[in-house]
Amino acid sequence: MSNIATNEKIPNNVNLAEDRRLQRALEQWQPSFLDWWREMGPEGFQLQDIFLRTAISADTDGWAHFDYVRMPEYRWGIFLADPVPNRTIGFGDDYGKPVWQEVPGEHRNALRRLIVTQGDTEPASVEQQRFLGKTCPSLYDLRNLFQVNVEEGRHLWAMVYLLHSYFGRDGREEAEALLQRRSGNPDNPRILGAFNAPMQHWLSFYMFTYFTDRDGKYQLLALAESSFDPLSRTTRFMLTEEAHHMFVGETGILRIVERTAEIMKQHPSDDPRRHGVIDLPTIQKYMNYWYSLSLDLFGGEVSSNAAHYFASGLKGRAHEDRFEEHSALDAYYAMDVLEDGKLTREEVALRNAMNEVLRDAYVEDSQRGVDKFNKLLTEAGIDFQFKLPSRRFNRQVGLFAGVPVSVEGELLTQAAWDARRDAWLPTEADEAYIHHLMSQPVYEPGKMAHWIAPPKRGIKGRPVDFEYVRMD
Ligand code: BYC
Ligand code: FE
Ligand code: FE
Repeated sequence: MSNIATNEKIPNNVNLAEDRRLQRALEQWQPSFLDWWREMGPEGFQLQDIFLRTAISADTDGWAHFDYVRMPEYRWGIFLADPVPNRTIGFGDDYGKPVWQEVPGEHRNALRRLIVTQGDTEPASVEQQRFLGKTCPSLYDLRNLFQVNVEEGRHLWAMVYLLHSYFGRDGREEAEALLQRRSGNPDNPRILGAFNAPMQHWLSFYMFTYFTDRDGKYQLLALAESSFDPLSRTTRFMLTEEAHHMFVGETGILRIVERTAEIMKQHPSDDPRRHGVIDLPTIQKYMNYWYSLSLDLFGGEVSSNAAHYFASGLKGRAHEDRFEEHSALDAYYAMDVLEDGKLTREEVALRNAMNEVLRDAYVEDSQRGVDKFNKLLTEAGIDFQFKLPSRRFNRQVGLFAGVPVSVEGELLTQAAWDARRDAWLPTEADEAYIHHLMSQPVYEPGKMAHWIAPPKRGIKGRPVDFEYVRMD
């Protein structure tokens, strides 16, 4: 990456020093951000030294420097991926024309809305995760939580940069509002459903970083195709950070499954809960819950918003260049819809089905980790396989919102659904069990909570028992 100025107040590679007005506006937003971080960021860990990847200097390791840092002193900055020379619009009605370096007036509202929606998820996730430090299974995991948190904070900076640079006064107002909404607050909630759901423990944290951060990956891939080049460049850089978040989720679930499998082999006829680990059916329920909530984040199956975003070049498909045809006109997408109480196959104009096209890619990608969890179980000789539920199951957005559908995807009566709900989704008793299991944090280097296996390796060549967080 080129020309990183890291010794400024706001590290950046966008020549901020040359745009005094913008620099001043962002420097004014910075203290509000820090106030928000202190109030809503990780509770109880603002003064500890954390071994984080951060931009602290412009030496050879560049921005990917690992060192101890206190979170409020983390160098949140503005980084865009390098421009693609002569980039042209890759899809929609203006295919082949030059991309935009400024916001076209007719697309201003829609673009601002997309950027605000994206930006809103970032602080929301930090708010959702703010108490998890108090119940961490190890210092290794604690450090990973904080790495995810500071990077989500940086993603907020990325969107705020766009709002301040390209949307004038209303952009600045939106940037303020991003610090005012609160996850789960009934009066001023975060914009999207999943980002208001409570995240009470580490099983939910790993499920969230596996499933919900993966929605982030696909939404960012779609925005990386945008004709608005600054949005494309900023989301391309965010994607490099997203990979770590999903790694934390995938390996976290894998380590829980590994530990449970170990106990099941030692005590084949006992309930694993008797031995202080999470039984596989409960893990499956949390998977069902966070997966269905994350599917909602793609929006309705049939969406005129999505058609408009695609037609006008604002938001494309993930990896648009892998498609042969980029107008998506005169093309159709076959999907199951509900008609007179029955599932019927219907052809939907492709542009209106773009949310579903993106969801397809997400579903396929989500399966890959599940296959790994299942491979571990097979190799351990355990007769259990995880299964992603039908994409119609437990939906609150789109064609199947509130429709009683089984995990296999069949329509049920409400009574039949109610009767089986507790077998499919976490119950209060499940929550209580996991709460109890995770009530004691583990703050000793190298030690792991009983319910999770150690990671295969540490971070940046450090051993697993490295002091990733200095507790004193
Ligand atoms: N909850 O036409 P429709 C991440 C609303 S995650 C509540 O079907 P559209 C991250 C919708 O706004 C990635 N409301 O949807 C992960 C619309 O409202 P209006 C975040 C919802 O517009 C982990 C109405 O329902 N990025 O980065 O095609 C940690 C009908 O909507 C929901 C983005 O989302 C919901 N789940 O698509 C940290 C990218 N879904 O018009 C970070 C930007 C829909 O009736 N956003 N609605 O008032 C978008 O591209 C689109 O807004 C959506 C919705 C894909 C979300
Ligand atoms: Fe993010
Ligand atoms: Fe993320």
